Amino acid sequence: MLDKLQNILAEAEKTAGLITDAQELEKLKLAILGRKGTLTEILRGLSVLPIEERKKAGERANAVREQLESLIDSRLSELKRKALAEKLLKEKIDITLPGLPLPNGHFHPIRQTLDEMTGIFESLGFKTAEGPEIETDWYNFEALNIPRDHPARDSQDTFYLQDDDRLLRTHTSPVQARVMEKTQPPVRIIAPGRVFRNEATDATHSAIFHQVEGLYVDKNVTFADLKGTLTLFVHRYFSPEIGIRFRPSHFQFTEPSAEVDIQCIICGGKGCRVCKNTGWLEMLGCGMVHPNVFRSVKYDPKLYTGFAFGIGVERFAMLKYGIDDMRLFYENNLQFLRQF
Ligand code: 2NM
Repeated sequence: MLDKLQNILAEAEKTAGLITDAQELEKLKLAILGRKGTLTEILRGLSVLPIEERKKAGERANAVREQLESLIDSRLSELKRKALAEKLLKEKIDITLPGLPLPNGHFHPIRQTLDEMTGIFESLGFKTAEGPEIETDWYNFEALNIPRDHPARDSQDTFYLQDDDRLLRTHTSPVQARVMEKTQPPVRIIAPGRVFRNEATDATHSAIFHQVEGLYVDKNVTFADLKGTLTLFVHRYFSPEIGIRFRPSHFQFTEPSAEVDIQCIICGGKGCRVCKNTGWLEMLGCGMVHPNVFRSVKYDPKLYTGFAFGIGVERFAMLKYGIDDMRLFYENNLQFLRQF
């Protein structure tokens, strides 16, 4: 009897070690400890034994049962642990892996050009100023020495709102009039921004375009300061080798006025289609601020002088990047825009 018990235990230990499946292990448990199990049969057979032997065998049988139960239970939890470990290994996530890359956007070429221009002027001590795109007649025209009968006021050139006093600014000069009105010289500002003119769109014109205007007012500001500042700007923006000339011109808000040409960057000054065989490109307008403008903002024109200039951003961007049609900037054609 005791041998039989020992055999059952030894056999069970051997089999349990080989089993790798929880269900098989349950079957083994049933085969030994179940209603018709080998150990159960032995326990049942105990009743026929003499009392002394029954007691001894009974104790032993119970001990074997407990051993078997704990053997199978521990093997069962060992299998479960192994299964879980395998599952975790398979489902492992490396949280140190980099995330999915997001495509990088970039600024529109006009914004890049505006930023580059303001950067150059800021390095010279100019501060950037902004103002409203909807302006009054006073700030856009009257304060800038552009009288009632000036052709720029024609509705052919200007977008007026319902009432005649409000309009879409045709240049960023009103920003400068507003700054002068609020602050005393020295004033050294640039006014970058969007402006509006009522004109037909073609390769070199757009009803909505961008300007960077500049203004420097103090005692003893001269035309030499104007030339030095704008020459430095053009050399920084294009190249220090480029030729530059100042040509007499006319603007209402400046006197004297000039236009700045650069040597054609396409042909190097030899003459081509872009410079219409002149070798020169018109780049910007400038001049010494008209005394009437100072009077409008209550500056004393006997005490102060100043220079001002206006730059067309699209034109500068087109020449730098070799673009021959301004409309490309506004069509949101990503194949075009992604080149910048
Ligand atoms: C230009 C040309 C010449 C200009 C004048 C002023 C102000 F506000 F001071 F009067 N701002 N900008 C100016 C002068 C603009 O653009 C072609």
